[in-house]
Amino acid sequence: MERLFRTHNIRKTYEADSLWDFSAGDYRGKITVPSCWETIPALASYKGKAVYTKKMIFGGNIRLAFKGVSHTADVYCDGEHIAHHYNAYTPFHVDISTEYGEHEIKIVVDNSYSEDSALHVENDYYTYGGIIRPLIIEELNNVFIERIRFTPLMKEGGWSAKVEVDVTNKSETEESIEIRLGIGNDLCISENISVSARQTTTYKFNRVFSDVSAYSMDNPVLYELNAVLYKDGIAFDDLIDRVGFREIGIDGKKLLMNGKPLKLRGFNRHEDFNIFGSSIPLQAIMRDIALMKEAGANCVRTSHYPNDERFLDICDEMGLLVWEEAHARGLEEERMKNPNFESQSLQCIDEMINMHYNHPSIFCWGILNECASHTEFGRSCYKKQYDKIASLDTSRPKTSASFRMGNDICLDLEDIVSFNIYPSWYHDKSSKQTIEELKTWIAETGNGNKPLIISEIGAGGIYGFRSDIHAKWSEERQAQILEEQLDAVLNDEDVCGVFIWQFSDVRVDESWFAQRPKTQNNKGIVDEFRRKKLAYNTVKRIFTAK
Ligand code: ADA
Repeated sequence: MERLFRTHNIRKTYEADSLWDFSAGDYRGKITVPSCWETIPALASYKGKAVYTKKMIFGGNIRLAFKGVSHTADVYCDGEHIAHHYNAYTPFHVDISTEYGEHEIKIVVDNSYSEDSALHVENDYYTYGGIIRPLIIEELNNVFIERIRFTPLMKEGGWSAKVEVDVTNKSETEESIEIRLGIGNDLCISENISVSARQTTTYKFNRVFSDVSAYSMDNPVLYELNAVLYKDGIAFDDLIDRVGFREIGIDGKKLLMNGKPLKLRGFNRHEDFNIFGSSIPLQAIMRDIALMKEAGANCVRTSHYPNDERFLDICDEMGLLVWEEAHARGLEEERMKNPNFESQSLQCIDEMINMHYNHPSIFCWGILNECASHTEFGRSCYKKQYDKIASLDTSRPKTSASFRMGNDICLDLEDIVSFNIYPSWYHDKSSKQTIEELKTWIAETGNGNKPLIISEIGAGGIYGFRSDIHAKWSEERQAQILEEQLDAVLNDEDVCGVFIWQFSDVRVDESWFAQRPKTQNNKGIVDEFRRKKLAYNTVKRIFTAK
């Protein structure tokens, strides 16, 4: 399923989710789309290239909309190379104009690490391989809606919104058409527009919405915003997206939603579910969210990359706020100097924000988790990425999770200051003292009057390892450390949010084995099968206490 609601009533779309012909190394067989090839036993640790092929019947203007291919895709139609895309976690599309008939689509997918890949590197999580998210085939007219951006604005207790619609005209002539915008059945805007030939044009509308309910965590009211194109009174293309009326703001150290201070309690979550890898079925995504909500969470951080849209759709519906993060984890300056780093990072931000702009659950954009924020070169990269975000969205704050207390030189660039701390796990200092020292140092840098989020706290615990002496890696020790960390963080009025590292155990690259028993990051409060550890109940008790 592509999304949790219909995105088109007029445009014809269908999903290419079926068995595809598949080969990888010596392996020949079939594979499901979407999935990770690690679900095939013989390929459980395969790194390299794989070839997907399928014959399909289509013609006219066709768009192949890929929601995620891990990590590099080369797309061919009838043997001709038509697209190249890098990054597992962002969507892209390929347009084909062709005669009606049978065509062969071939996709060469690569998940290996090399100089060509600046962001997917050996890491404390695993880069799986495959067409990991849905692939949608759309039939397009010459003129069609590319995207809608909806920006709600709160004014004297009421709501207005800026709506921007990108319309593409692929034909050789200027086209005069009518555009109608509606919320549900209510028509809000109707205008005649002319769309220049061979161009995408953005149409902007401002409107007051007098009879709508605000979106909040307790009452996550969503509206379907539809844009429809008409020619001579006949509807020929449409796009529907879901929106909510809410505004994120900052007042000194306070993070606000609709003018009210937020106190965030949540989890960091990787897209990883044991045998499914990073291609998690919808019902399992839903169950993760249900487990987080049951534990009392009101937010989640998509560490360390943009997530599946269906995950964001569920968060929208359930009122779970999201820190969505562009892709990067733990890249030192040398890696940030990879010639592909800048373009691959900026493209990831561009694709993330363009596709996910309308999700009301997303309250901030994050970048560059634990990268080189302590060097001048690193700072120039942070600056470029923050500038890129600002060029695409000024309605949400920006942040980055740092672990460089004492030498981070990028705090002035961000709207929210965020730190990853692991007191009582990676060092023996108490959580209270660690936070006090952190706050003092942040104040010394001149950034003490910004909201502060503890973006990671946590400890390792191996499911089923019980210990009377609360040995390191035992469930008891993990629960005990989390209790101490949460007590300090949640009782500190200067901290407006905390994200536990992490929701579930995840596979890591083998080079990390020394500190990672089972070749997993074991700091999940549920294991890789979502079995609850002791820590789950500890967190639930604390998060749900009044
Ligand atoms: C970091 C990092 C996480 C994870 C964590 C840990 O803070 O952001 O990705 O590696 O440490 O488990 O040590």
